[in-house]
Amino acid sequence: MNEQPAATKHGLAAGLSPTRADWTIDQGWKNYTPQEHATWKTLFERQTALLPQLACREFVEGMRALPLSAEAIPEFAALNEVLKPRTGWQIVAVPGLVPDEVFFDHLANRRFPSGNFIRSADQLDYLQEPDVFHDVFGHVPMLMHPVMADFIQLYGEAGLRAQRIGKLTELARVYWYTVEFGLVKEKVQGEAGVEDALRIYGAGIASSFTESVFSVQSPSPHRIGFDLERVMRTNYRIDDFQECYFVLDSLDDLLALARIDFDPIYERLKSGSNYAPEDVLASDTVFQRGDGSYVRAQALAAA
Ligand code: HBI
Ligand code: FE
Repeated sequence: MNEQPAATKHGLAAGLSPTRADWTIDQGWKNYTPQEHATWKTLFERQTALLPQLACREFVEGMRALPLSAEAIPEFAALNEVLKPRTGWQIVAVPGLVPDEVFFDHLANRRFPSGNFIRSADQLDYLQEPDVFHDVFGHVPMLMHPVMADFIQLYGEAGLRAQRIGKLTELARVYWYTVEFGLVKEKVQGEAGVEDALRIYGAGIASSFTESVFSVQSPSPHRIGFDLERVMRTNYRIDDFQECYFVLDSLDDLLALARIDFDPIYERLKSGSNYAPEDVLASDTVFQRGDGSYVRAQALAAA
């Protein structure tokens, strides 16, 4: 997601500026058309069929505990009745991407800004900016989990500081490779007994039909053990599937991560290298070394 605050198709580009300083708007639930509810239904049914096999238990439990259904785009007020008592978070409606400092200020106060609009029916798998399906279906199940609830709040606080001192590029990689595209190790019952599997907890994956399968099952991407400094040196792409996913041993690892003082790390990051998503380092814990087959096929198709 880029840093442009303009929500091109949903009001702001029409020359409107936000009427509230925090950029929130009313969800305007009554304004959704039958077609828009139908788009939600398509997306919802696809993901609820896939995720019990691919997402971590905490995601699936959060999803099931929320008043979500295929029938209609949910009302934020109804979700908040369950979410707020659980972890103190609430969803607020915004028209699309909001400026970084507005975004971080919401997170630091346990308000999750969600786009109120939904993608158009002919762009089910392509998203320029986060819509209500990504924000609600992708993010809110994990906000039901106390560890993620604390982590994202502290990320909001860290974001405000990173922005002041010019370190947002480095910090944003942490959010990207956890909250948006994170995988986590999980014990599952396999044919030969209990084994480790990699499962989705990142919202960018969980809300994507194609990437939810790709992230866990494709031979193409690397899957590498999460290491904070390594992640903060790694660029990411915003226009296609990730070529590298970072894997937590446990969601509880986010607790320690949330309490870290980033300042000494920013200092260390001033020297040494940055990495591309396709790089694998000798120091990496490699769960799977990707064969890059997807990226090569894309390059061929483009040539
Ligand atoms: N605004 N609504 C919304 N959602 C986001 O995920 C978002 C944003 N503004 C800025 C932003 N993300 C990122 O650029 C920061 O995480 C760095
Ligand atoms: Fe997101």
